[in-house]
Amino acid sequence: MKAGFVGIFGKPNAGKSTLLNALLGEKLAIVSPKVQTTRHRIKGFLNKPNEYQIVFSDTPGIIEAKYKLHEKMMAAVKSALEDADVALLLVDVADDWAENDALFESLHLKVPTIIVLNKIDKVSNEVLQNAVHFFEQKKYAQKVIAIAALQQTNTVKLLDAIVDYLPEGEPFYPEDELSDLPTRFFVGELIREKVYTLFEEEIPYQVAVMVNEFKEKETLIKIQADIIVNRDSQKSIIIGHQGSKIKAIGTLARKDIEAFLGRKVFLELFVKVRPKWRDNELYLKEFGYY
Ligand code: GDP
Ligand code: K
Ligand code: MG
Repeated sequence: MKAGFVGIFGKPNAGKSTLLNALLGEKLAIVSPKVQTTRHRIKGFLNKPNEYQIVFSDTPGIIEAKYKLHEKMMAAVKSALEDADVALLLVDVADDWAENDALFESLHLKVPTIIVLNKIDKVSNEVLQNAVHFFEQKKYAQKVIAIAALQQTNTVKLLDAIVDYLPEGEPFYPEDELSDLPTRFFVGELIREKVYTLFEEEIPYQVAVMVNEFKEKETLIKIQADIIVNRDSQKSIIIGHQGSKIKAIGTLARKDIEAFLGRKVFLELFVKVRPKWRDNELYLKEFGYY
């Protein structure tokens, strides 16, 4: 039997979270067209009994830290880099290749490494061939695979290559589990995702979500969560005219949470102001950023 840790790394928006979800066949990580959507290391397990257990880690996009929150995010990347038995270096093939190459080189990986050219639907065949040629020269990787995570093109081929590089070993986690993170975490993330969906510009980066109550009742699950912002003005934006925006967040989030839990959900949302929470060690801990 094979078992090991596989880290997914890359620049913001390369499609890391989309790839994790595609490989697991389950929406575990939230996705958006905006950078810095993923803030945690999200572990997802893929089990094929008696054959393999892959512990995937989705990670935040690698950036220069400007807030304490960013430092926590980069610490999450570092822990996944340290644990990895196999590394996937994900690049948006329509992005600057040399820039991605410099980033990958700087990681100094010492484990089997696959460069994954993602979003092949965005470029011509000729551009793709040039990209493959460019990345095949790189000494820090053993293999280059071209995929489209969104359309799930070549993701099975990628999975086969991962399993090839996976070390022999026994499962690290129970084989009926999908993640080591609690259900509350995923509920909070689905709410946060709606803020990325519904608001432009800076707002999503000012927001954290804290799930305070998660009560299983007979016919439904009652969930109460706070949407945390930095300033009063942001609170008004999140609430919207006559509460229209917060209502929209609630409606979209409830649908996704119900799909995730397979249960009916009653969702109650409040907005709270916590000035400069992104630079405050105590708030960051309270909101789940360790
Ligand atoms: P992350 O920041 O690396 O986790 O990237 P996400 O998974 O959040 O994806 C960023 C954006 O790229 C989202 O809008 C995705 O829908 C999009 N995306 C991901 N994979 C593909 C792909 O194969 N093709 C295209 N066209 N878009 C993709
Ligand atoms: K993103
Ligand atoms: Mg992500």
